[in-house]
Amino acid sequence: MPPHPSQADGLRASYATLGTAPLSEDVLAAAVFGAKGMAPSDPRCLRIELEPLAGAGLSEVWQGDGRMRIGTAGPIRYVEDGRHLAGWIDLEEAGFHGLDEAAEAAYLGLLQFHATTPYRHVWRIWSFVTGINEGVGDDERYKQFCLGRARAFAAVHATLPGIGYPAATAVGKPTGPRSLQICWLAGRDPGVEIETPRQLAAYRYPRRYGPAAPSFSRAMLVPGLLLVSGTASIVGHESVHPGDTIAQLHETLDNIDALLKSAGEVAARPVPRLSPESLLKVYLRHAADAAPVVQQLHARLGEQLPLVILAADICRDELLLEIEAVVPA
Ligand code: 3EB
Repeated sequence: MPPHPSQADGLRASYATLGTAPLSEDVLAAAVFGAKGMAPSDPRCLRIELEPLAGAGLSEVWQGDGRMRIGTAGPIRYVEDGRHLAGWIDLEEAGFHGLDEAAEAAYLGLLQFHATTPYRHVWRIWSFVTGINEGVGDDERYKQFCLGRARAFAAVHATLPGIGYPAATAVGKPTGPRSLQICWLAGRDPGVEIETPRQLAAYRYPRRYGPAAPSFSRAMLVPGLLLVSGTASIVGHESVHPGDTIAQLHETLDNIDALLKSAGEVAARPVPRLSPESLLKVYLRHAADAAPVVQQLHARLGEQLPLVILAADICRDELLLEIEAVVPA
């Protein structure tokens, strides 16, 4: 492994109250949650239209190395610091024949853009899909999203060897006109994909989950950080504990524990742990579950762990929550 830089000069993430004061020079991007979240007027701020259920007023701030350059490329807006790039795309679906085409266009645009930049390695992607559980069978919107995304990855894998699957989150925006918002982080340095024996790799899910498997890895180990994908109450490939939010919470945390262990083995360094230096984000289907979820998280992980809970639909109907994390590693 290459020597990993101290956190102070690599990519790092925190939750912070932004208000309207200017962002510091080393901010790569700041995600502001919900309609009411306050943010300075700065092209490095993007709004995520999911309402906070815990951690209201906190934004997710990614800091990089020194001065930022801001740019656009077609529908892509980005910020780069010489070593890292944060990008995002907002697409209205009305201009496409279906969500599969919109997802294919967005992902192809993103992946082809990176093939032309020095930030060759896409580490982490978030996708926010309106009405993710609408539609039946293979027409369910999440499955259509996966189909378009898989076509884009297949096209790029056919021409660019060595491109893998980034860590990811894909959740539903409960309201609003149908649109697809995609945000991502990329770097000059390659990341290492991490999987866990507790869960089948998502890109190997069997046919019953849709015409194309989801294109993501469970976590990405990058210099200084483990970027943990959205993780749910799935063992092997099957959802477990339907209808029981708290049981799903603990199964999900067991999955994340297993991932951290796998990451430590792959990196041949001490296993990273969830700690007050980590970030945890919960996407929660039912707002009424927020209080018991916070209570269980505090009991299991301590009250100092930085936490935001956002109201969102999860990609399978029976899943009631999804949890992602950023862990110094
Ligand atoms: C899962 O493990 C739960 O399609 O990008 C989690 C993280 C999930 C990312 C995605 C889906 C995605 O299958 C759902």
